[in-house]
Amino acid sequence: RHKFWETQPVGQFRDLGNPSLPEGPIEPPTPLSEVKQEPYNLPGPYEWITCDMDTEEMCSEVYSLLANNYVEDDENMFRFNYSKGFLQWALRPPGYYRSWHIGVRVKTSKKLVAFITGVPARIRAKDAVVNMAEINFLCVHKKLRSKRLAPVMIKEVTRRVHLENIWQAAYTAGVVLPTPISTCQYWHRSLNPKKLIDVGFSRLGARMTMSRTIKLYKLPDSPITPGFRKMELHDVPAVTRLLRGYLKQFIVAPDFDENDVEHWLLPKEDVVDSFLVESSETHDVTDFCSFYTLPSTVIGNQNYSTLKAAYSYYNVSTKTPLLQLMNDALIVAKKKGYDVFNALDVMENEVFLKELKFGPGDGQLQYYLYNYRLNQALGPSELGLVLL
Ligand code: YNC
Ligand code: MG
Repeated sequence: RHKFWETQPVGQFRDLGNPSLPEGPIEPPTPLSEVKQEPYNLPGPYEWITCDMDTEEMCSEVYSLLANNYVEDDENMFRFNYSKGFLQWALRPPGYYRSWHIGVRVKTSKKLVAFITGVPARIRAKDAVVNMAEINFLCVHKKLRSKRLAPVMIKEVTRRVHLENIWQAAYTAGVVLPTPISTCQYWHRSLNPKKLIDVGFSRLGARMTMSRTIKLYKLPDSPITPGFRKMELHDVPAVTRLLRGYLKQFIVAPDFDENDVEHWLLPKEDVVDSFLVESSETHDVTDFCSFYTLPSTVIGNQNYSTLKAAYSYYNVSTKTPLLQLMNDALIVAKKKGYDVFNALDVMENEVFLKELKFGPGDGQLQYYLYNYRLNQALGPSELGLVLL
């Protein structure tokens, strides 16, 4: 069934529910001297490149490959359109390896036709904090699909991760592979319902008119919570403490330090937005919310070319109810011109999704670990991890 994945150190479907298998690494690390020193072979016309994401030229090439060939919805109406600024942010966190930004070119024309990336992350699974690679942006040009190029890309990134003495990875995909640690669902909250209906993202509900729909999704002009403000650089230590304390309750979650929080959560225009609630009495940071910006290209529409979407990232409530905090997140996202606010059913998100008028999306997002076994499938609310 899965000619490639059956050969890999991942939980196999036949092992599901077998409690005798130990949790943790599936295969032990091998000595670095035994890691293959040369890249895997590509079909003759192609060559490997390491992508220097510091340069504008390389960023533009990667941007174009993804903008034209990356993930689409099931009906091929929308395609992710990660911005160059987003890609630079996503691919250069603290301690990143340039060798994990891997491209494939046509030798003759130099055209970029495939891509895969890893970035380092410390991820806690139960009590163990494990150095992992987060694998993302696997993309093969539409004209080169179904030629078994993806397994070669995956083996090559694995080799380069091993060369840095890292033996585990985390990734998400829309497809079911051996074997998800959790199956999550996206929910969507309309901010600009008229546009969402015009582009076919959503439909007018039964017995609903356009004006009733617009009224249903209307939001106040500014956040409700006193002390709600944008996160700043000096907030990094307080936000790190708040977030570390919060993420402890989940079975799988990132182990963020201050450098990670500065990189992943300090606001970056049109990439990541973060807000917090500062107590007027104690000046403590009591609550935090964040979202990242990922527009989608609208594939065949006369009137609109892109949808501006915000994706819920990490949120922590200790004093402000999560419902109120996320309502304020919706308000600021609306104010900034987003058309839709998306959230997975991970962490405690279930408590606000229905109440704040999110609707369930079609299609699911599967979470995976490579070379790490957990003996139980996790419910979405046991997951404290959001990948980009
Ligand atoms: C996928 N998304 O099952 P079997 S998500 C992993 N992730 O293998 P071919 C995938 N594997 O079943 P195509 C996958 N999609 O025979 C397919 N596969 O064992 C498997 N789409 O390869 C598939 N981006 O080259 C099958 O397929 C084999 O030409 C078939 O290429 C696939 O970034 C793809 O959705 C996805 O660009 C590149 O369809 C192509 O179709 C495409 O014949 C649009 O491949 C964009 C898209 C995927 C987004 C993502 C996470 C990727 C994770 C990869 C796994 C990482 C493992 C950990 C490595 C580090 C380890 C350490 C230490
Ligand atoms: Mg292929």
